[in-house]
Amino acid sequence: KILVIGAAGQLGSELTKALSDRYSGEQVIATDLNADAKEKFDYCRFEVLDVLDQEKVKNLVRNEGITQIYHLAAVLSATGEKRPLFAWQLNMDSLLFILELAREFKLNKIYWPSSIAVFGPNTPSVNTPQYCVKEPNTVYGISKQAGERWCEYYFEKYGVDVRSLRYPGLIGYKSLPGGGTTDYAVDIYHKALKGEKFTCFLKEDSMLPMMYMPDAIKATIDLMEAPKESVKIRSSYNLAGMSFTPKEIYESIRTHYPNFEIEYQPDFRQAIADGWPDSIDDHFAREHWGWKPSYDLEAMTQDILENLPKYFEF
Ligand code: VAH
Repeated sequence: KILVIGAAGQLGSELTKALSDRYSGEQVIATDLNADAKEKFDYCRFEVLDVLDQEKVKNLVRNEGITQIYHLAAVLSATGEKRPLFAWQLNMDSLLFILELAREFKLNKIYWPSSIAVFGPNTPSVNTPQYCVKEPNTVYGISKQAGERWCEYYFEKYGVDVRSLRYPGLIGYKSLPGGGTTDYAVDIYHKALKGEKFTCFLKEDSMLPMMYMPDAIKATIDLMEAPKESVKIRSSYNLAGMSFTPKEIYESIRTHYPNFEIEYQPDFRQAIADGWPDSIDDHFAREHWGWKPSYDLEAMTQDILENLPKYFEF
């Protein structure tokens, strides 16, 4: 039985649905801090849960016979810079608690997302390797790097089967743009459909590694279903989908909406994006558990423009 923590977030809302479709709704309990999220989960059980409420998490795991936890709750990069100590506390205390719980209850598997945010300004920025200098300069990135160290430690020392992916910027149409530095690439589609001019908070040539949500979901389930011995990297796997700049995603939308306009007004998030890679080398994921992305920028833009109007009023 699967417990999803942070189920109402950008990744959680899509991953929870995919898990329920795959293993049936009775096998999944979706939880989130936000009680309003209950209406989104008509296909599985939903509980309000603060991941830092350790007693409640423990009771759920014990009483519901949970065997796997997907711990997706975190403060993302941009929001984290506004509340550094809270971001560190939530991101780290929650992970350590979940790893301890997994050890104590001998849980079958744990999933925890990492991010390209673990890389910093002096990391090689093109085809960033799995192993390289990582000096993240955001609280979010620092928490993800430290979290990767703890995941590997709990695997090596206690045999906790925790698995992780360094997601690029994730782009989906089922949730509104959030506190991520890559969320401009979600918002741009909403503005195009509203017929509004898009103000981009990054420079036009800010190349970033990105991934369409269906690819991220596939990678996550492929990793979690891979035989234990093929998951050779227990910090977190590099994962790549595509790379593009604000100008390129804008151009891909303009082929569908010729009058769509953009202006660039870089803000504090530009410095965060500047510290991240342009592109990622994910050959270990391809070799160890057969990773292969399906979507490029054109395919993503086509799919989002087609489906976004079904999810939000325009
Ligand atoms: C963020 N979307 O911007 C997240 C992600 C690579 C970026 O970790 O914080």
